[in-house]
Amino acid sequence: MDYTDILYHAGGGVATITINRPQKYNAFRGRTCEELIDALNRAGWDKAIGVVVLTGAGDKAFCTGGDQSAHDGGYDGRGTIGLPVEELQSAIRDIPKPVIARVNGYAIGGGNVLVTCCDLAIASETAIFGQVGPKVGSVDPGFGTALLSRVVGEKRAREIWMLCRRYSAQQALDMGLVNAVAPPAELDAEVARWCQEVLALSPTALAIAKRSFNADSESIRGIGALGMQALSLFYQTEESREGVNAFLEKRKPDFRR
Ligand code: 2NE
Repeated sequence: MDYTDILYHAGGGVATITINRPQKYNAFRGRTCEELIDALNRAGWDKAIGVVVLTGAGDKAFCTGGDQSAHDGGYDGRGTIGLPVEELQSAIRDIPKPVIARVNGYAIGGGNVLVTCCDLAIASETAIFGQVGPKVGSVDPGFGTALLSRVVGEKRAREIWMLCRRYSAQQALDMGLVNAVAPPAELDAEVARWCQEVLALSPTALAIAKRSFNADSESIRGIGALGMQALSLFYQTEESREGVNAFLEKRKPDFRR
């Protein structure tokens, strides 16, 4: 598959997958999701690769979720909502290698969900985390909600979704959403150190460990599938469209109308 929206680099046992849409703060459209799914499987089943790093291009954003400029009562690609986002999240979980999120800036909306799904996450001190769905007429009702509550705790996860606040890298570390925080200039070195530690370990033992963690939260995949079906109906409503339009028009949404 030729990539236009992502970059793929493999070397020294590490595959680095970079969402390369910095002008959109690395938001994903349908094509981006397809390429990410392809790249994750390419890395995941390559015997020369022991660990996968997922990141975003530039220093502004890791990923800001669905590309709102490609949203018109649904996104521009395949799947229930026009984005195979639940397949993307599953690909992160299903490949038998640890996936490390290198969070170099905003991890917002679906971007925060990608961080949630990754096995490990290392953030720049400048990274900012949060969910925005209820601000923009959307929600990621599966791994985005239920897995998040396993990661950060139920009350904190509900706060993240029900207030749509932004959180610093230090706050993300304190709540267990990321494993480590590094100054921006040291982020790559820190990620490389974690990769080397992973590469020194038994790949089969790591694969079994990863799958056993996944097995325990696998029912959430079904909740997500159900939720996406509801989301596709919600996207047809005036309430949802108000959220998308308000973001694109750079104004506050008015959901009370
Ligand atoms: C990331 C954030 C908080 C940044 O805010 P700010 O004020 O620093 O910058 P600004 O002006 O909002 O964004 C900078 C540029 O990036 C674009 C903006 O439109 C803007 O472009 P220009 O005006 O300079 O041309 N941009 C940022 N995020 C974008 C996006 N997601 N799609 C398209 N363009 C984007 C702020 O921008 C923000 O909150 N962004 C996230 C917006 C959002 O609604 N994300 C989707 C949530 S729903 C979702 O992800 C999802 C899912 O997880 C599962 C299923 C379905 C959907």
